[in-house]
Amino acid sequence: MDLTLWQYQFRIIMLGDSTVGKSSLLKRYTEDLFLESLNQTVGVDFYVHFVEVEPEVRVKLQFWDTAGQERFRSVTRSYYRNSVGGLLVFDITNLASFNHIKEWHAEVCERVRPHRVLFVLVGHKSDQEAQGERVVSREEAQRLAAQLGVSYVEASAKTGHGVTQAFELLAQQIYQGLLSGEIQLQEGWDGVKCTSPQALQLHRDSVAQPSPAPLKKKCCG
Ligand SMILES: Nc1nc2c(ncn2[C@@H]2O[C@H](COP(=O)(O)OP(=O)(O)OP(=O)(O)O)[C@@H](O)[C@H]2O)c(=O)[nH]1
Ligand SMILES: [Mg+2]
Repeated sequence: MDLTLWQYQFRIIMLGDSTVGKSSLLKRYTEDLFLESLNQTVGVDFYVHFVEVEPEVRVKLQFWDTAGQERFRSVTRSYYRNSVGGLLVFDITNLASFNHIKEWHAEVCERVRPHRVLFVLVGHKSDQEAQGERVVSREEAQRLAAQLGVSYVEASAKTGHGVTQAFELLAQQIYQGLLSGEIQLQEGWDGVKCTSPQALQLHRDSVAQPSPAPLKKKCCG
């Protein structure tokens, strides 16, 4: 498979407080690496990964890894509008990072209107549960996810648990949104790029067509 060929490009933004592990999640997903001491992100970093959302349909995922620190907020805000997806990340051992998720979500939603960003909520550093460090229960996180109308995944960049699932769940949701027409390609918006808009339209039409009524079996008496 030639990974440089792709039919779609999705721009995805990483959101959440400083130190929740946004850069570590991306390092694990794109390079299968975990570093105990990673520099704090300054402004915004950039990562790329390719994924097949269905056989023969390749997507280039382009990630904006934003700095969680407040002093970079004006830089990171400028990336919201051209994102189609967002990973909302908190640390299961850090209650404040969980409490801030609603603010991250509201801030992005307000700024991208009339566009929409699709989100997945990630409870990160799940490896810490074994050390008795968890302070946000899975149930609380699932309740918040339901309130926000998003999916919830627990993950650990350290062990790799749940990492691919989190990113690829989001990629699938964006792809399904495109096929259903919930996400529209628009001039001057770079959240999604498509190398063949005609192929997308054909796919949408075939999804929209009601399937023919099943043939009735003839009774052969
Ligand atoms: N136990 C554990 N520690 C982790 C995990 N992921 C990241 N860390 C640690 O958490 C710290 C912060 O990780 P980063 O990935 O830099 O966090 P960030 O969200 O990108 O932070 P900013 O760039 O400041 O916004 C680092 O010391 C990591 O080693 C994990 O899955 N488990
Ligand atoms: Mg970072």
